[in-house]
Amino acid sequence: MNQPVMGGIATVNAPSYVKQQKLINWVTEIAALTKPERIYWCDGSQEEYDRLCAEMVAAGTLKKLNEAKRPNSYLACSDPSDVARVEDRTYICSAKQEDAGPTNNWVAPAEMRVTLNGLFDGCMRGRTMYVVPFSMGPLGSPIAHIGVELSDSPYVAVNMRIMTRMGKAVYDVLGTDGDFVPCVHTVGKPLARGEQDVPWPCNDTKYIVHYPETREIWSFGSGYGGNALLGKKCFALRIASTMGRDQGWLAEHMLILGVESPEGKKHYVAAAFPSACGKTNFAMLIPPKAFNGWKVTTIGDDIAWIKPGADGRLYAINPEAGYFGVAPGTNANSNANCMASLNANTIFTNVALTDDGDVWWEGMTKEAPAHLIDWQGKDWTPEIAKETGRKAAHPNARFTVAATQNPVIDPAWDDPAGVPISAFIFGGRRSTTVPLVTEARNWVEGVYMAATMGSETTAAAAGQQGVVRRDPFAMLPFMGYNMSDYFQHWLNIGKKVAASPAEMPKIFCVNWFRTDENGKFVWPGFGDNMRVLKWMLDRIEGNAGGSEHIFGVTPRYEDLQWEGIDFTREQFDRITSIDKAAWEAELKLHEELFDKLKYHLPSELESTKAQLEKRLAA
Ligand code: SAT
Ligand code: MN
Repeated sequence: MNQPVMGGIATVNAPSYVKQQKLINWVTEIAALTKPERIYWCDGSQEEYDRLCAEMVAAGTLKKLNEAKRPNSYLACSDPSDVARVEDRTYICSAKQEDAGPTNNWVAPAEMRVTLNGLFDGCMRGRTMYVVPFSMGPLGSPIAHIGVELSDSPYVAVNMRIMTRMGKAVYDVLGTDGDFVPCVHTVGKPLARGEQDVPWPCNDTKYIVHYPETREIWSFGSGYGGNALLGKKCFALRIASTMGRDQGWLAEHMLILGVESPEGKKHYVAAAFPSACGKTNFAMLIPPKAFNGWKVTTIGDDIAWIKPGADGRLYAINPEAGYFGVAPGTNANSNANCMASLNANTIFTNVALTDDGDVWWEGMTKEAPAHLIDWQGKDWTPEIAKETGRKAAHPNARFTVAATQNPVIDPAWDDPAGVPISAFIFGGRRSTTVPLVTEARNWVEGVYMAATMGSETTAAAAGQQGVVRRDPFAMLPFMGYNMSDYFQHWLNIGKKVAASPAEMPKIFCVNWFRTDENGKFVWPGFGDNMRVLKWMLDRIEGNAGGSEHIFGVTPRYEDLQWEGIDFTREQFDRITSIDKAAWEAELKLHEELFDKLKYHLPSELESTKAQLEKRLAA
C-alpha cells in the first residue's frame, strides 16, 4: 500500500513486523534526503511481484510476453545509454587510498559524501521509494548476510525478488539489533509535479560508490544490472570481499558446480571467469553422450562465498537466489538447461521482441525470425542487420530467473552449511598463449596463475571490447580493497587449510577460447568442457596422468577421454602448446602488473615469477 504524502515528504510508516529502530531511522533519514513521494515496504510476496510488474507494464517499462508461449514473463528495454556496468564510475571510498589500491577508483569518503549528498538531495522526487530487504545466502545461514536496498526503481524491486531471498522473513532474521548492509539506489531522475515519466529513467551522471569501513553502498544514475541490483557485485563481491578479509573468508566471482561420476563419487568445484565468459553455461553443463552416467549440477553461476569449516575444508554457498545471465549466444546446444529455465517466470532485458510476443536474441536459433522489434524498439529484419550490422538484442542483454527453475539445480544449493570445494578453476578469454588446462603444482603457484590471469574484455562492461587486460581472479572490477592484500589473503587461507587435516583444494587454470589462423575457436567448449572437468576430477582422485611444463601440469592427449568427438592430436597440440616467445611477452605483462601492484605484493608471487622465468630461459 502506498503511503500518503505529508508536507512534501512521504511518511515512513514501517509495517509492524519491522522490529528494528535503527533500520527505521535509516529509512527516515534517506527519505528526508531523497524526498520520495511515497515509501513502499516490499514483503516479497508473489502478489506484490505481479502487482509491481503490472504497474510497470502500464508505465511502459515492461512488456508482458505472450502468456501461451512464455508464461508470467516480461521484457524490459533500457535506455540505450544504460546497458552495462560502468567501471569508470565505480568507486571504493576507503579512508586510505592504499586500502582501495591501484586497481580501484578512489575518492576520500568525506569528499564523496559531499558530492553524493548534493546528488541524492531530492533525487526521488515524484517517485516511490521501495524498501527491499534481502538475504545473500540461505536465510539464517552462518555464511549468509543481510542487506536492505532503498531504490526508486520498481524494476530493481522485482529483480531483487528473483536474485535474492527478498521479503518479510528477512526482518525476522534481522530482529531488533541484527546487522544489515545499507544500500541506497536511485535512477537519478526526479519528476517535477505532473511530469510524464519515461519507460527507463536514468541519468548521464553515474556513481557506484562503496564505503568499505562503514559497509555502505550508494548508487546513482543507472537502472541496469550490477549498477542497480546492489546485492550482486556491490554487496556480494565488493563489500563482502572486505568482510571476508576482516573475518577470514572469501567472496569470489565464481560459479559453483557439483560433478558426480557414474560410480557416485561427487565433488564440488568453484570456477572464476570474467563477466560474459560462459560461467552460466559451465555451471549448467550437459556432459556429452559418451559420458553416460556423469551428472553436473548447479550451486551457483556467478558468486561464491567460501568459509573454512570446522574440519578445515572450504565450504561454499551461492549468496544469490537467481541468475542474471547473458542471453545472446544461449541456445539449446550451448545451454539447454538454461533455455529450459527461461520457459516461464523470467524478466528479459534488452533482447528483441518477436511478432508473436516472444523473445529472440542473436544465437538463439540458427535462423533469425523474418521480423523483430529490436531492443531499441525499432523494426529489425535479417536484411536490415546485414546492411547495418545492427543487433536485434544488445550483446549484454540479460535474463533474470530464479535458480529453482534450473532443471539441474544441485540438491544442496540452498544448504545453509554450504558445500565442500575440491578444486578452484580460473579461466580467461585468451585467443592465444594460455593452454586449454593447467594444474598448479601447489597453492602458491595456483594463486600466481589466478593473480596474473588475463582476459579479452566483453560487453558486460561499458568500454572497448576484445582487448586483453589483466583480470586477477576475475575480480578486477569487483575488488573491494587493495588487490595485493587480497593476494595475501588467498595465501593466508591456503596456509590455514594446509595447517588443518583437510586436503588442499587443487587449483587449475583453463582457457576455452584459443583460436586458429582464421580466428575460429579450436576447442568446441560447452558440453565438451566435461572432458577437461573429468581430467581434473581424476587428478583430484589421483588417477590421471599429465606432463609437467614451465608453469604447471597439462594433460597429454591420451589423458583426456575422446570418445564421441573428432578432435585430433594436432588440434589438441594447437591449444595446449606453450609458445616460448608468447610466454616471454606474457611474463613481461605479469611484470607490468606486479609493478602496478608493488605495494604489499606478496613476495611468494615474485619468487614464483622468478622461477617461471628461469624455467622459460632453460
Ligand atoms: O551487470 S552485472 O554485474 O550484474 C553482470 C556482470 O557483469 O557479470
Ligand atoms: Mn559476473
